[in-house]
Amino acid sequence: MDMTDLQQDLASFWMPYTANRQFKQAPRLLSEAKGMFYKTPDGREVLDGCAGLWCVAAGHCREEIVKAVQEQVARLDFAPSFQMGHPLAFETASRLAAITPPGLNRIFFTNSGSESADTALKIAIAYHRARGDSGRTRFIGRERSYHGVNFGGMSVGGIPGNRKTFGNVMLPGVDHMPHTHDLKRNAFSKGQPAHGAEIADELERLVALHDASNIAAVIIEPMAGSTGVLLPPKGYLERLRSICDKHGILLIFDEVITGFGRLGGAFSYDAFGVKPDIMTMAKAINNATIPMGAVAIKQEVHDAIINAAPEGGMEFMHGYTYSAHPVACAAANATLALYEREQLFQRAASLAPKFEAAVHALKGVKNVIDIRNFGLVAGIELAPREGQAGKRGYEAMVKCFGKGLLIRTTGDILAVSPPLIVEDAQIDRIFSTIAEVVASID
Ligand code: PXG
Repeated sequence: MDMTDLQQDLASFWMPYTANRQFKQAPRLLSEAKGMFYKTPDGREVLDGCAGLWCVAAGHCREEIVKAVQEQVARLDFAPSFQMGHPLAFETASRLAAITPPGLNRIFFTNSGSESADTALKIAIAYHRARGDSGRTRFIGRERSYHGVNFGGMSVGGIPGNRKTFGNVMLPGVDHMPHTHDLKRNAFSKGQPAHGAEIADELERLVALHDASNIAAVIIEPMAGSTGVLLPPKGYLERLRSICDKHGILLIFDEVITGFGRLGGAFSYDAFGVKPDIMTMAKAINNATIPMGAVAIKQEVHDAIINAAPEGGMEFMHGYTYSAHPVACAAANATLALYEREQLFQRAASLAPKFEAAVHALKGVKNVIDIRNFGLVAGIELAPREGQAGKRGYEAMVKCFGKGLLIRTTGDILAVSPPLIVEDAQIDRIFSTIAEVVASID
């Protein structure tokens, strides 16, 4: 392929969440992967410090998963899940129900985190309606939250950049709680920060404003991932839970990032001990091998919807052509078996102290204004350059890539979330590379 062809190739692909013009002047390409490493087309190895996009929890191209996918695509490439079924789908749902928090044992399949968020919102509306409480249609989200890019998730999400262009066509009846990020009181906290449980009381204020009888659900990420690793202050989730209970409001946790070992347990419930009514997941559900998402629903919520419909009638008018796609299910079953066999969630928990010490060793490096961590996730916040917010973060990401390390950045916050198979020496390499890079940029 000559250069003209390559440029044409680069032009055709309108890249998602990417500065397209900037990228295409100096493309960063990944062409192979194995275990903890990517490889570039020119043969350079790149240590994966962010599990792809927080999703390749078991490491890349794991043989068991590759084989399961290869065999499945040759045996049953597709089967409809509308009024038909295939055995793997039921197996995947049961496997998931075995690791979700007790009681959240009904599973609806989607193909992404965005679809899971919109599905969860629709379930909340359908639940209240099924109970004869159809006035409950409002949603409460939170600032600095991310629930994907579809209209529902975007509306309850709290990212100004996403809302700027589409603000006038969002779901009506959505309000937002304040976020919990508080550098003044909590900078350089290890684990859950000490201050900020009272921020949950803002939910009481919104309930008083809108009246509980109009509110269907509250949706949050138990730990906000993509907006910069924002941990719930101690006591905060408990307070949200009790306010929701008091007012009959469903609590939805978006676990697209926090699920499958990232926090050192299967889901945030195992780390923080607070149980939602509905939970979304995607990404590491099948190690990101085939697009897949799911929603776990408390049985009472599920039963209320199912039992409200007449016998023989369809209970929930929702679903995707690829809900429970056989190949995605095969990948999920192999992945969930691998997580269990290698005890990867426990591995994340046992590596967490080492990971915490390694990231907090960056305290004192130029421009580092906060470090926060939990399980195998860390955020390193840099001071923004005067009038150029996000530039430092971007430069750090590009320089790390040049030094053979892949990390994610959001604005000036660097996010580290390696596959759960990461080794001690690789943890050291991740943070020594970041320290060197951050110290080298002005
Ligand atoms: N909810 C949460 C909490 C997410 O993190 C989504 C929903 C949407 O999932 P899909 O599969 O529709 O993309 C996400 C996605 C980053 C980054 O760099 C994070 C996500 C996606 C891409 C990049 O932090 N999260």
